[in-house]
Amino acid sequence: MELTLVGLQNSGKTTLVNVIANGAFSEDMIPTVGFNMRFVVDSADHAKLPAAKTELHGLLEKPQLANIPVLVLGNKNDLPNALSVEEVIEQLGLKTITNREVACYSISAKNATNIDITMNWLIKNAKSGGAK
Ligand SMILES: Nc1nc2c(ncn2[C@@H]2O[C@H](COP(=O)(O)OP(=O)(O)OP(=O)(O)O)[C@@H](O)[C@H]2O)c(=O)[nH]1
Ligand SMILES: [Mg+2]
Repeated sequence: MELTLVGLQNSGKTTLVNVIANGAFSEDMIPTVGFNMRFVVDSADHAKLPAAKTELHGLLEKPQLANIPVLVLGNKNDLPNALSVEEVIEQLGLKTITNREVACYSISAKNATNIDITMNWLIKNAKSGGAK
């Protein structure tokens, strides 16, 4: 299975990968420099959502990514100002994506909230062979 995790700086990508891989949350994260192919949105960082929307829709226009299923994760739902999953769907314009499988979950890598449904989505979409 090929999986690409993309997201703006500080959204919690490395944290999520660490939590899934070894169940460990660490407060002291070093920003990842350069490329580390392994979408995460900081759902508590309202100011960055328009940038996340632009980047996401730009990616989905790439012919190489045609039909590839997309799972959008609104991370940091443990923070008091985090957007709800409905608000993330609205602010990222996810309802306008109609040419592929799209799902959106509100998660917390820190508290391991909704990591189970995230894993289930990944397994389901791997089994079906991804793009159809
Ligand atoms: N409250 C809270 N903080 C989180 C969560 N996930 C990550 N963080 C924190 O957010 C900060 C950034 O996390 P990283 O995993 O380094 O984010 P990243 O997306 O890999 O960042 P770059 O590598 O710079 O692009 C760190 O201080 C994490 O501890 C979460 O679910 N809840
Ligand atoms: Mg990182």
